[in-house]
Amino acid sequence: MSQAFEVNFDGLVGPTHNYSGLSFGNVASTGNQRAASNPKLAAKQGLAKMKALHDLGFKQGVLAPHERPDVASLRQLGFGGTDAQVIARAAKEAPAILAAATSASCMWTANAATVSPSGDTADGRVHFTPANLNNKFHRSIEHPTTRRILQAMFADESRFAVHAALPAQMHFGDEGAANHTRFCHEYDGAGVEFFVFGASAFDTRYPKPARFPARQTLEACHAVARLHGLKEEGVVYAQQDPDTIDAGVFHNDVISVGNRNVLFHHEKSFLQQQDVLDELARKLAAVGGQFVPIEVPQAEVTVEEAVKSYLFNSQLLSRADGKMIIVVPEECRNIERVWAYLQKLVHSGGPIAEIRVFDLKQSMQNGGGPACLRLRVALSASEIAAVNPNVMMSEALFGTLNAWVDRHYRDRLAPEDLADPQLLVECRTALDELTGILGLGMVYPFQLA
Ligand code: SUG
Repeated sequence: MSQAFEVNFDGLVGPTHNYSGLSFGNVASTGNQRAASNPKLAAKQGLAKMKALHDLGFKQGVLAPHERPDVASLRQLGFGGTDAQVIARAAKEAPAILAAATSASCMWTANAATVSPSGDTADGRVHFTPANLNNKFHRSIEHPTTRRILQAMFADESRFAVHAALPAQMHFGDEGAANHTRFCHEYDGAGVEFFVFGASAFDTRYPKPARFPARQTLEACHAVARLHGLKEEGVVYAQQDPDTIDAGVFHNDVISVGNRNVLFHHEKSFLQQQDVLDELARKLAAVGGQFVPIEVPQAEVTVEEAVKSYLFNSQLLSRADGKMIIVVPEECRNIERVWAYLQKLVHSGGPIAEIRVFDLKQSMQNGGGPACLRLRVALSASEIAAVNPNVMMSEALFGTLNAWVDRHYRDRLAPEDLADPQLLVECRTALDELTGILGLGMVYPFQLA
């Protein structure tokens, strides 16, 4: 049996987690604008999922949160003076910009980067391209810190390559692994990388959504595949159905999820869906895999129900016996038809055989489900041994991080609290301690200044 694993690196929710309605096209985000958040609970909900999967025997890591508010971005926009003055001026003159600079959105690490395992790349290294997240200002400021954190975690350049983000421009809008799935027979063998885009920036023949933005371009997918040295036979591109984007499917991982040889997806996920599935089957067969698509018909779960429940924003995890666990948010249990579908699915005799439900409501209210919260990195045993060991979940790290959250996090943040300059001080104090815990070195702007 192959000694390779898929490691999930979950975003540790940062101390400024709040609801600012920043993501047009993400219906949960805009629907919960100005609600009060609970950062402490949010962080603990995320940690509980990480620990539960660790206890089930899966490899689990942690991705650190970023410094917020991002004073450097506010200064770039003309707010000057001391840090406290920068925040006070932004709060008075441009509260929406302050809210964007304060977002804890880096918690959704499916958007941190696109990752190509070493079995797929020309130079045999694991490649990472941090996503430029160019479609939303609050997310576009993440990639420089994300890159430094990834470099601190995957430092061995003989095994890992951490690229710079693509040019920060709408033509190359890149949302990372949220629009990328990798199929394989074994995690360390050759695989097929599946890139899903919302629109083409240069080629007007491709349709576009009418209401909400397409956040990922075809050109960004091509660029990442080139940077990672992927072979044409190992890549499939598909366009997301623009109507589903207009129905609130702002990332592909809201309408499909894949693991190993399985693609669990909705009937209305892609344009020319059958052709896409055929190409995936053909290319996976060429590397020794047998593709198993599981398609959910609109008659059983509508796109609207998929967006509400986040059924497809689930994690598919391979158990030792080869069967898969589906990790879903509590919201799936609350929608009768979705829950009925899931029951039928796990009793069908197919590859997905077990359901695990998690309460991730704090993140869900911003449109972030189980799959959004994790970055998957398929690694061989020797590559895992080269990862910074301090970021790997353990009984001890779980205890340390919970105590750290208890010490540093508030249990309530209302919109007016974002003007409080103390929030920055609290965040920096927390992160200063966290860099020691996770062995990250100097990754934050306040440490680099
Ligand atoms: O980019 N929400 C995130 C949710 C990201 C979910 N990720 C995946 N599907 N992989 C986004 O839209 C909302 C922040 C706010 O409104 O305060 C936000 O950024």
